[in-house]
Amino acid sequence: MVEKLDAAARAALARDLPDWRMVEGRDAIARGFRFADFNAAWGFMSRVALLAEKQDHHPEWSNVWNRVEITLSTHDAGGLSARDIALARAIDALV
Ligand code: H2B
Repeated sequence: MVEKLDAAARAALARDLPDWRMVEGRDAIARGFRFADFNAAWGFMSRVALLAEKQDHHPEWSNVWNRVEITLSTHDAGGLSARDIALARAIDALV
């Protein structure tokens, strides 16, 4: 069982992942990305997919042409866990 984030880790979220926001009504974080065109957006998604498989932790996401919206939450924990933070950091490092 994966543990949910503790209070200290939650307090550090805004500082550690300033480009991510809390999702209203659920224990999840989200970030929107915009690229030059669909090709660039899809390339980014391919890189995130490889990261997700490596970390065995997968995003909820959508794509509309040059935009990608990613939501992270740990289904096995019923909310945010350290796995979401690790994946968000790795995604941030790609852009
Ligand atoms: N991704 C996300 N976002 N949450 C999970 O709880 C999760 C996952 N669990 N990817 C993993 C896969 C689990 O189901 C497998 C069996 O390790």
